[in-house]
Amino acid sequence: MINQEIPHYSNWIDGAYSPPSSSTLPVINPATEATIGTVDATSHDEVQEIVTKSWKNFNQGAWSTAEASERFAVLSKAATLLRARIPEFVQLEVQQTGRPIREMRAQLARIPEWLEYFASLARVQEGAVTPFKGPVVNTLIRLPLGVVAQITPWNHPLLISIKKIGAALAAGNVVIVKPSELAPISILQLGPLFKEAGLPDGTLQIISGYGRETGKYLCEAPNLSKIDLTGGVATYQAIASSASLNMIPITAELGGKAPVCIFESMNVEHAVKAALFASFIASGQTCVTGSRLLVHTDIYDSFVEMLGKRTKALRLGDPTDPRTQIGAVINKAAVERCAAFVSRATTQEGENGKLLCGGKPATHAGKGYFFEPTLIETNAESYLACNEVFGPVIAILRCKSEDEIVDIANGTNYALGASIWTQDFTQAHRVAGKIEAGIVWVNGHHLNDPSSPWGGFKDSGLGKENGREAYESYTKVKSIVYNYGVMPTWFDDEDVLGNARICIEHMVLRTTSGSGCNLE
Ligand code: TXE
Repeated sequence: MINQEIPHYSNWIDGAYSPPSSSTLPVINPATEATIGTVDATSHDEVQEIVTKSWKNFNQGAWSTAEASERFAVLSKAATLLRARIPEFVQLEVQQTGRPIREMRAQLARIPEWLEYFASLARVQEGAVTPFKGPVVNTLIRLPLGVVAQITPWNHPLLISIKKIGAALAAGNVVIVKPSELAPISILQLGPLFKEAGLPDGTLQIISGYGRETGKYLCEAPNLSKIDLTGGVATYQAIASSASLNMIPITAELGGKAPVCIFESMNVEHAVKAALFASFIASGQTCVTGSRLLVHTDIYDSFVEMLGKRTKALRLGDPTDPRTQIGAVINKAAVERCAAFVSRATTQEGENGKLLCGGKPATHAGKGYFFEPTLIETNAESYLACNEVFGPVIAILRCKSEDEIVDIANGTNYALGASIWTQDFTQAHRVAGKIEAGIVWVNGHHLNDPSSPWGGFKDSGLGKENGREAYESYTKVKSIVYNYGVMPTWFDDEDVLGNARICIEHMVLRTTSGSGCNLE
């Protein structure tokens, strides 16, 4: 049922908004608990129909065979259009996620760069000619994969969707995006923007719905060419078996338990600022949240004292107020999960966690899903130190040596981001080499650029976003081998017995005329 007072945001299919689905779902502002819109709960049959249409669009070739210069022009124009509309998108992101407006302004200001970067890659992409032996020219060209599915999350709705959309479109694919049901509205606004930029209708399809329904139906479609997921490990596990049966490759950007390794050479005030930045951006709801502060014992006490004071002073509240530093968490379940982590860390036998500050749910004007920024002193084996909270509940650990910091940093199942804070250059270099993580920052955290590959090891995922790696993961390589030597004579009796002397050398069969072939 469509409520006339609450706007409905329909799926964007084949260059237009579709009529609303028979079933819809609400999108809630987590800071106010108000419903800000409804979106379609796309059914199984609708998903199948959209996948079929998308293949038709791919095969028609309007985008998949477009010139590189055209892809460049369209994506560059989309970047320009997006840049002009950033203030409007900032408002939407703040409403959907409850994140502070100052964070969303900073993040969204850079998002057009992802489209510009991938536009540029599309324009400069060159094939290759291999040093193939013999009178042969072997060319390698990159082709788009086909129809790809992108399953995106709620914590950075636009940033993560644009990262994935940019790479996939630059490579010439047809893209079906299924944004998170918790924050889909900004993504649905991208349809008309790309159309205005000149993207052929039906090249970018945007569909809404719950992950366990619409997301599942989409990922189970047997003829997708790729699935690109940012989400939880459980979601990866839910989609992996059908994808593997259907031979669909997956890029997966999953969770993390990023260590913030703080060494004794650091000025304590700088170290505290570093920890606040690493830990509390997005209320700790990012895959690289600095959720374990591993602090050398020589500066531990003064660090903890100063960090506690600064954390208690953080301004939590109305995300639309530019002075707010800590916004909402995404929903009630997130508040409950944070509270459960605090309770387990501080009351369960063997955990021995000491609450230094925070630890409680909060509201703004009596409403909303907030959680106080929380610091808990704990040990490396504790549940809190090993498991992802995805909220502002941070573990602090006293470490006696560099070796201990490295051991603890590498001691969880996750390996996405890590930061090292030190004034000792040789230590920075040495420790960066030993940390197991897809991204290691030295004297930085959260630093991100379209050119810099982003993705984890171990349970943190497979493959990369950003950079050439992401672009190339949306392509397949076709090898064309042109023979300009003699025609095959292998089964020609006269040739074998008479004129040709065959010698087998390192698996290479070579005739006396010099033409070579490696039998495969
Ligand atoms: O993610 P979900 P949730 C991690 C983080 C967090 C956990 C759960 O650890 O605590 O995931 O968060 C879609 N088939 N990250 O529950 O459910 C869903 O609709 C297909 C890390 O919010 O994985 C949404 O579009 N799709 C992460 C997307 O998956 C399914 C950001 C992500 O939602 C599906 C978010 C299914 N069976 C969570 N089930 C990061 N790396 O930044 C869900 N989805």
